[in-house]
Amino acid sequence: MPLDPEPQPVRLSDYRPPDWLVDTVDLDVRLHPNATRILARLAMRPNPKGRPGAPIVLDGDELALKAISLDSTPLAGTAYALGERTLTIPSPPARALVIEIETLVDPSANTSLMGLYRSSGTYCTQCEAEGFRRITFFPDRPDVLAVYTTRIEAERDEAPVLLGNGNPVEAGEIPGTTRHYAIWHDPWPKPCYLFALVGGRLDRVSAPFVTASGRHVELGIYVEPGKAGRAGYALDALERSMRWDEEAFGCEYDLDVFNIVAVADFNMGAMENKGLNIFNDKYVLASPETATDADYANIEAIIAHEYFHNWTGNRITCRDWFQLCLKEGLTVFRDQEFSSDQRSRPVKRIADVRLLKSHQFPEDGGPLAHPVRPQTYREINNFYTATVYEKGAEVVRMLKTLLGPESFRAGMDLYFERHDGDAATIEDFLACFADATGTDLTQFALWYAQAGTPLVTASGEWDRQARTYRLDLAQAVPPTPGQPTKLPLVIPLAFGLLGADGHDMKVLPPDGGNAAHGVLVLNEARQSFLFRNVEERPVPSLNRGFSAPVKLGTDLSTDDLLFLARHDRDPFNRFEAAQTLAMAHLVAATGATREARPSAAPAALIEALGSVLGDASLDPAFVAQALSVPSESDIAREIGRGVDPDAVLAARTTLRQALGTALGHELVATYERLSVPDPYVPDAASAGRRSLKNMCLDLLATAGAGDGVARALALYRAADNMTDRFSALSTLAHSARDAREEALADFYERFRDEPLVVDKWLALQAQIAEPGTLDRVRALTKHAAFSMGNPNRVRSLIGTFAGANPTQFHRADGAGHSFVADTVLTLDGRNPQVAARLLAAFKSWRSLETVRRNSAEAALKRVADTPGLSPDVSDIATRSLA
Ligand code: B3K
Ligand code: ZN
Repeated sequence: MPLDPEPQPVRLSDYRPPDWLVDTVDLDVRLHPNATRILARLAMRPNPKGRPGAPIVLDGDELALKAISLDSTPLAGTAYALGERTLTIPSPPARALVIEIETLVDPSANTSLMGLYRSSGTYCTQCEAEGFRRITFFPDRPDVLAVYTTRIEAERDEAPVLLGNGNPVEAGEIPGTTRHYAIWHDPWPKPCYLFALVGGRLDRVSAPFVTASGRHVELGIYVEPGKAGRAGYALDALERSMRWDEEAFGCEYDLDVFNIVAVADFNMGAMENKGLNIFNDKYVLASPETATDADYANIEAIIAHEYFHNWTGNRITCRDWFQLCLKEGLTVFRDQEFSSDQRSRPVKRIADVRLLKSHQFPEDGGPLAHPVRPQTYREINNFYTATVYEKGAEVVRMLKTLLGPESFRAGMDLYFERHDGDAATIEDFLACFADATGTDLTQFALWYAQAGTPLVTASGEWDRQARTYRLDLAQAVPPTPGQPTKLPLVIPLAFGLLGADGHDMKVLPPDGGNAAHGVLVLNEARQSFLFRNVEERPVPSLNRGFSAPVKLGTDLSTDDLLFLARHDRDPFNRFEAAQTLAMAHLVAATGATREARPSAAPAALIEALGSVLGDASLDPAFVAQALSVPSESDIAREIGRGVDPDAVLAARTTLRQALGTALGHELVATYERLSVPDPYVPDAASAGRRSLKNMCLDLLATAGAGDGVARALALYRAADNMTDRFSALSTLAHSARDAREEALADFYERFRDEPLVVDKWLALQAQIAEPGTLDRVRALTKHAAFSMGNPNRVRSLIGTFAGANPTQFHRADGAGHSFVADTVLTLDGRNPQVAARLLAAFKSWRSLETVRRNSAEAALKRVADTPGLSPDVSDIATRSLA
């Protein structure tokens, strides 16, 4: 057997169109627990845009080849070459032909959860990015689009439900056997990463849906037997998503059925396979007793996200995997807009920016930084990142901010019209907006090419005599791996100038910029904007709504920030001003020497937060966000280098205690006002009230004030919904050592048969910021409820420890680092994707103080030096150390 050469890094600049195209794929999949037989019939033809006379090279991974023929004639062993990762037909006839291939796979032994595998006995598939090659030999690249017909056959008892992409065509028994079959046909040409099938014993909820143009669609959600009662919210979210996409983007559904299957073992959140989405059941199943408000919001967002991919991703797909953000960034933007319309726009924006800052900013500032559209990769699965998804969404949002809503919609309409059925690129996408609006987007495109979070600095000067206000802006994009120098970006800064009355002044567009629509466009390294007829010294409110994903440094005084926190008409910047004040205090409080640290939290900050808390006109969800002080990782990022996680935690806890003490009366009053015995409803308004109520309780308990702990204990016992019960448990776990163990044991007993609830229990314990936590986490890996084979369990326990417990993961003795490195190595043999994702928790290791930095480096080196690593883990380890 000729060996394939070691896989080389893939480069965007090396892209070539495929030499061979596939028009149709006919699959016959005979499901069997250990020996599933796949018969594939590929109608192929040379690509007129490919190299004439090129060989046929098909990808394959861990496949047992049983037979291969060309135009019905079996191929002699000399007519093809089977490598470890490819099957090559070196001299095929240069015309349309049919290749038939028979392969055998073992779904029960597939622990990587890529390709065909089993989850609690259910057969299911995951093909994105490169899993189809684990089912049959195929040109596994997104620019090969084919029409698929899939016959699935199985034991009727084992898999009474058989689902495929597209529409159902036929189903029946196989006479004289215990087997049955179903045939599915998907009329829409698609890349193989969107292929899916499911076979299992599943219950179903369903609803009819009629599209705007009158197409009747049957919606179905399939879940493990007995769980149909928990799929209602997901079904409702699906219907709302489908209607919203028609109204907001003119996108209608295009098949007779739309099915979603929820499985317990899944590498990520969900997958947008055409007409057959497969979901991590965490993002489908919900009941008031088992799911929190956050779970409901996530279900709504992810159901929408996968559905929206039907147009942005499926009808228009990606030419190559470098273009991943074309579908992901755009689809995240779309799901964020959907949630904003369904819930509170400002609160959603605050939550999204918090996520961006906590996940994407550290990625952009560390060794794993990469552009929204990377230029090279070794393992594409490592690029499903916060940068591609979340920053990718921000870039689309900036486009909308720059062009305005109507022009943005015109560009989107043109994109759907021009590229329906294409495998497209970022250039194609941007050209639609440029053409629809006559805008030159050449410089804007740098957002896709340059990594790193830009730093924008702003300083202003009011000239009393001239009655002018000059705003000086500068931008700098820091160096990132492989990109030492950067060019200036196009940065849209939504802004306002506040007068002493707290209202926006009416200002004319300044010289030197386009300030129409309240947006300043910064597109040079430095720029000054001069506002005329400014009668008083204004307080500028910049980057309103976080219009650009930048770090903003201003010369605003504490008083200015307090003023913005009270008066800004932009709720995001009200929130942001308070966070900036809190952050300044927190960073100072972690100062190098104990003496240099401020002794008390600034009274002004406490007063500002107190006035937010006391303002009954504000949305409770907004107030809860305002009261939630920057996280440990946010503070660490702000400090930047030499970070001591213990000092960070101490500063944060002290501030929270100060808030709880100083605002005790208001917190108790708010807690009591919002403690209403109404039955649980998961809507945004009720969820907002619960989040504020529980935030008040947590601050009280942290401060040991207002009977916080006793109240939390009472709430834990009396709660009729998971949001309250888990929030109370979390307060107890963090602030009431005495009551903690009993409450945790009680919680486990109540929910031991609910794996998704047990995940919360695991995650909470992994987050406790105490030296005993590592031993606790170690012990929990031996607990009956834990399994290394289930990604949800691994992420809940070990992912949370590494990602959300900085003091214990970065223990000064290095034991936290060692433990996570050991886990990565154990996991790598089983599931490389989950292992690599866990290892990425080291991404900010260089910002730690020396002792911890050395220990992180040693752990990373130990991983990197281990022989036989998967490409996934090896890639993360190497880049982290580079
Ligand atoms: N497209 C999938 C992610 C696939 C991840 C492959 N490693 C889900 C989503 O973003 O919608
Ligand atoms: Zn997606």
